[in-house]
Amino acid sequence: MVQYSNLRCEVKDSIGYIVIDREAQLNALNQATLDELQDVFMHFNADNLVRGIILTGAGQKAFIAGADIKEFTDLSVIQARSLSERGHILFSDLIQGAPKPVVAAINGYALGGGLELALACHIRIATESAKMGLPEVSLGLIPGYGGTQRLPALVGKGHAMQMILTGDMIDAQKAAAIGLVNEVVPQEQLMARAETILQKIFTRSRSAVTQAIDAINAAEDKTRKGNHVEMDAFGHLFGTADFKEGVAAFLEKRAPEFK
Ligand code: CO8
Repeated sequence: MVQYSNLRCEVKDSIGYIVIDREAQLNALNQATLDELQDVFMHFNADNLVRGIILTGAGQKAFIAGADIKEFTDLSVIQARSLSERGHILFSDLIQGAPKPVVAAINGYALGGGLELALACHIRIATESAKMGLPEVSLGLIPGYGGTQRLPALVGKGHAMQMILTGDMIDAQKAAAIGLVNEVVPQEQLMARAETILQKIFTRSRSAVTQAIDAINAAEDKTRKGNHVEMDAFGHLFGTADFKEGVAAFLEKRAPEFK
């Protein structure tokens, strides 16, 4: 496993773990961390031994407290635009577009770019004390890593407008109530719960899981026709060994053994 300066990564029991490791800065995303995230996602996405990914932050205080504001001071208009574009590509292509499930284990503050990173993940689990928000308007900015697009898709336009325009944080219970996180668990159960969800997914057909992620993503992608993506994937899966095994196992009243 490559050693990173801002991340701790390992592979165990088919799970690729990524811990953002800048605890003193509340795991704020500086450009070096974005570089390393890009590298590890490329690596994990291509590694057949990794069947799912868990992303979390070091310590118990923060998942990620946003983009590193200290790097903002010297950015020109053009540089800021290109940093935003770079984050969009990383979050869309490598994280949301990952061919395997990515779970955000939200262990504390998930703010600004940190919440946007969680929004790009496929599943979000939060601890009871986690707090989430998009406070960019308080800095004279707006979300720049997809927050204005992904938050309304997840929680509806009304809640997204209120969160983004007020910049207020919400607690984990409210986040669950509006669909921003799937589940809320005590801090000490966070990783175990994320692992249990992934291990359940690993019992399913790997190719079907990959196609399902792609079809669900296609619903939000205005360059693709989601219904057609689903129809094509559905047809394609009829030609796979996993489909034959899944149906045979059902008829023989046994658990499927997907290869
Ligand atoms: N960037 C850099 N450093 C940070 C950040 C951050 N986002 N958040 C916290 N830190 C640092 C603090 O500066 C502090 O460092 P130091 O000890 O050296 O002073 C350390 O982390 C601990 O933080 P606090 O002392 O502030 O801890 P508190 O418990 O008092 O407060 C908060 C915790 C409420 C989370 C507070 O730290 C805070 O409000 N942080 C900033 C949150 C924020 O505004 N995030 C949004 C940033 S903007 C963004 O993410 C835009 C994304 C799109 C980018 C597009 C590219 C151009």
